[in-house]
Amino acid sequence: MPEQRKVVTAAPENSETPLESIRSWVTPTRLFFVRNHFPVPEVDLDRWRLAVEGCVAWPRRWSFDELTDVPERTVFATVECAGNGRSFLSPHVHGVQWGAGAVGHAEWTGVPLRLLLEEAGVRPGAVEVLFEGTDSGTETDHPEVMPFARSLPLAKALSPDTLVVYRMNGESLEPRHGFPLRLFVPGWYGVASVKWLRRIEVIDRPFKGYYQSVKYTIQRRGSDEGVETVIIGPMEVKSEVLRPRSGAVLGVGPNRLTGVAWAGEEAVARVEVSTDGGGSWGDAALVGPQAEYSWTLWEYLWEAAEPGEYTLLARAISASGKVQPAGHDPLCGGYLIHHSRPVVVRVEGARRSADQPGDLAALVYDMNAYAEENSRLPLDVEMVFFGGEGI
Ligand SMILES: Nc1nc2c(c(=O)[nH]1)N[C@H]1C(S)=C(S)[C@@H](COP(=O)(O)O)O[C@H]1N2
Ligand SMILES: [Mo]
Repeated sequence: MPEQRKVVTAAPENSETPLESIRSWVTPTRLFFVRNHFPVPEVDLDRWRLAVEGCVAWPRRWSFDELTDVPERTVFATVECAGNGRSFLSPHVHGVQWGAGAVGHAEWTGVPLRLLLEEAGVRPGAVEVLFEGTDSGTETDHPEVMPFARSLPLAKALSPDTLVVYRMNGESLEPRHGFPLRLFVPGWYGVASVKWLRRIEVIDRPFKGYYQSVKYTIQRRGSDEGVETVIIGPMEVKSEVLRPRSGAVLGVGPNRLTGVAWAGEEAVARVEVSTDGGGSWGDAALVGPQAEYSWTLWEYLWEAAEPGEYTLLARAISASGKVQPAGHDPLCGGYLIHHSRPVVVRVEGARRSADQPGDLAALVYDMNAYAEENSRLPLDVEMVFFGGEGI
């Protein structure tokens, strides 16, 4: 059976990527996680318009064809749902019970939002830009029907990399990912990237909508003793072990650990691996591009000397030196779950350690093939060899 998304809730669809099926830098759209609060809206492209209005000199409604005539821009970026990993929390936290797979890396193509805002002429006094989706519905603590809506501070809205996207991985957006148009905010948790975008409003005061005042906020320790409520924005530094999986039985000898790591708006500088539950750490090799917004692949060759049970950990460090934490910050509640999660494996003396050939080679091959096919990013990736043994 071909690999499929793991369904967490069926209606509306919330589904994740089975992490063990990640074999390429870019996540295939078929496997890319889906986070929907309401049913997928139906869109008639002929009648569909995108409104740009509010605190602007020249409000306007764009047709899809008009938008695709504007010079396009492409950004490779990782996006994670702010609730990813919630099912691992103890005590249990209410909300969609994500495993580890509400994260993916894709190629996003569209119009820089900045161009649309420049066309509209942002007036003095503007502080935020509000984005409204075509989908709507209710929540248990919000019985009135509301559209899905979020805002961005003006500075992030004007970043040349913040896009109004119509293609994902080179193809027209799938309905579940926001057809015909979605916002894409590189480096930020997925909630910022409003799908089925139909209205952009420049506003002169902070937006206080449900999805950034009731949901998708965290508590942070302020400068004094107190805590303040913060709207979820940039993604935190995080890594995942892709292989081996928890519960795997390995052999004595060389074993290959592979994974991914990302750091929101920053690039990943380093990934460290521990095979003794955090007692000691060694550097993993980073493979492929280390760029802002994008996850990087990593691998670590572990010489397992003795049979026994081992606790493997990975931790990522961002370009500015932010370190992935060992535990979850309870002030974040059910969001920003980015601590290192132990992978427990057994090493048996009788088993000869499999070399897992081709694992990383396949990842690297996919990356280069993808780049060549799309002739966009030069992904000259150097293969990494350990102690004379090839992959
Ligand atoms: N209109 C709309 N936009 C939305 C959502 C939604 O439910 N409705 N979910 C948000 C959340 S919480 C996430 S994590 C991302 C998920 O994007 P994806 O489903 O394309 O992976 O979309 C965001 N944009
Ligand atoms: Mo999300």
